[in-house]
Amino acid sequence: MFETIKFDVNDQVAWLMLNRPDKLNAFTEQMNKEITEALKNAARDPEIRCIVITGEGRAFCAGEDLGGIGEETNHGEILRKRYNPMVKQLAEIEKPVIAAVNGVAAGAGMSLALACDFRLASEKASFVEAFIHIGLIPDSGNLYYLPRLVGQAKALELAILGEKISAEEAKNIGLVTKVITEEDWQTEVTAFAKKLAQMPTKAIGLIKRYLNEGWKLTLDEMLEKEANGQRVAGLTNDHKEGVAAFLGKRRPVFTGN
Ligand code: T3D
Repeated sequence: MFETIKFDVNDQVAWLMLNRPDKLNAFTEQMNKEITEALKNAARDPEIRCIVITGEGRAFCAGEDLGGIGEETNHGEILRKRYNPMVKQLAEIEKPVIAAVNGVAAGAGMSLALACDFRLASEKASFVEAFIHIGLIPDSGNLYYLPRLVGQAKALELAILGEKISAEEAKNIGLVTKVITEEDWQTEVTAFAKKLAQMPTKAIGLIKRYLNEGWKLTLDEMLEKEANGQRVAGLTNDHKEGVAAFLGKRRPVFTGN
């Protein structure tokens, strides 16, 4: 049983909810452990075809719980032990992961959102690179993902100035896929997640893998990756189903196999 998160599965969608609302869902060691455990289960379970990460209460996540930071804290070790494995897991899970950013995402809470494949933002959401205000640097993959999402100049501005940006601003700079009203929040996030869960899961996993690897590949290497990946995708039932549905002029029913 988890204590700092909630984890439920519905219609092939896993819902991972950060659950320390009185601390704006700030991370503790236990929470990092529980997230890692839940993601491991979600990666393994063939019934799960999409993962949604969100927060209980008014925040998404306020980053590391500053109450636990003392003079002796070795920040590098904390990252290596608690955060980096979680960030790598998110990149390696061959299923789509959505950050449903319901409120403020600060520090490593923003990094968590950046490490997901999609960011849906409530109109009440905001993003803040809070690290600089306590003399730290963005971490947990933040310096990797942020410039790739918004470009170098904007990333530098956000990371150094540490100003909070609204959901709308985040949408304008390419940080989020969609801004959703409070009223439609649950319905729209659920619909988006269900849609992804009904898509060809194996192909989604391969797209994730190659886009992540692509940053360090030459064109020739990527062409070869695509050829290998297409061989694998081409052998799936979902490929057969997609072609049959197209030719039969009907909607495809993908099973993720
Ligand atoms: O060694 C390592 O840990 C390395 C890893 C570092 C990763 C990091 O994430 S470093 C960055 C840590 N996070 C922050 O610096 C953010 C701190 N929080 C804030 O800047 C603000 O709280 C927010 C911008 C997130 C939200 O502001 P606001 O005005 O909406 O809420 P608030 O009033 O500041 O906070 C509400 C409560 O949550 C308050 O508690 P109280 O007074 O009601 O009892 C506040 O202390 C608590 N809270 C918010 N953030 C944290 C927190 N408690 C512990 N840790 C937090 N990060």
